[in-house]
Amino acid sequence: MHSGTTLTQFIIEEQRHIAGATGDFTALLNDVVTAIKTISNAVNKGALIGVMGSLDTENVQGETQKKLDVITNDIMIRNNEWAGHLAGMASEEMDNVYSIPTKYPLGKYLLVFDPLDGSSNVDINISVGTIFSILRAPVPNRAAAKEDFLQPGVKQICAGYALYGSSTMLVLTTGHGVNGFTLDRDIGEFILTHEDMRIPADTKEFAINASNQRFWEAPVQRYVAECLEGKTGPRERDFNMRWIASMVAEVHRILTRGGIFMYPRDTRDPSKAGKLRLMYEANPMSFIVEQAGGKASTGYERILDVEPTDLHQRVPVILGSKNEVDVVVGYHSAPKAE
Ligand code: AFP
Repeated sequence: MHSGTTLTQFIIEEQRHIAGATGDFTALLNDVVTAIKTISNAVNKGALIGVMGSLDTENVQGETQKKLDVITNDIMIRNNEWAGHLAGMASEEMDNVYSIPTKYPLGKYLLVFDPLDGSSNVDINISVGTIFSILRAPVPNRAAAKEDFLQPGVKQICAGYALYGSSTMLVLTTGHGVNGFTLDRDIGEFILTHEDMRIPADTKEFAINASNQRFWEAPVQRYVAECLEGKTGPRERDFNMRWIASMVAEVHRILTRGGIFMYPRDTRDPSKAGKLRLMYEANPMSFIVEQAGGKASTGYERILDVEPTDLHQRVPVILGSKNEVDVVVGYHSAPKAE
């Protein structure tokens, strides 16, 4: 690709090589990108346009909604409901599937998203992001039911995230590697700046919320303890640690310089298999990480193979540099010490 390639041009050129492509997917992605530019603007203006702070409402996870959670959810819906590419949408911020209003045509894709991931960081001006995943509707042009969305991550045809950081970036895969684009605000276009992003196989940097340590299972306890032992421990090297509490920012760091990110299964609440959501956090991020040469596992199985049973189901997440994820996964299958 030449320098200055726009995201639109990149997608059109990529789709040109796909037999039977009608341009429908390209047009859908274009609408997603418009929504992301609008969200970037709202996040960037912040307090100037009165969008900071919380509401009195909770989402389906029982988490207090930020004003921006609701505003950004609305931006995603309004930009993607009208053009006839979708059979339905699902989001972290909505209990049920969003049905396309009957005044609009239906299409052959499903869009799943977390409109503002890491939103508890928004009031303190730390990076947040949007995560999205595109699936094929099992029956095109028919209003999608919840069951239509419950497809394992391997079925995704596209996944991406936008990172609203010191610059706004969009990182994307359609199953042919991972590419990153930076928003040039002067011309309002995403420009290809990070071609074929690859995650280094080895790392000395781990990310985990250590305040949950007492709830972790034995394999994660062992892994983190060995990292902390550093050069004189079994890993024979010193590790560094990061925790931003914004998954998009953590995954972006890992795509840029390697690392491992863990939100593992813990014993806090046995009814919840972790904190992160499968459909709109773990699956899209795992697709991106695998396409960049990394790995993503629950500790017990590949995340992309998990059969979803609910739109909002949670899943343990261990992802990043291949060799490091292999170490943690290996500890999950190692025989338990007596
Ligand atoms: P919020 O969107 O509620 O801020 O949650 C962010 C998130 O889902 C993910 O982006 C972070 O990695 C993780 O939760 C942070 O969780 P802790 O607050 O438990 O560290």
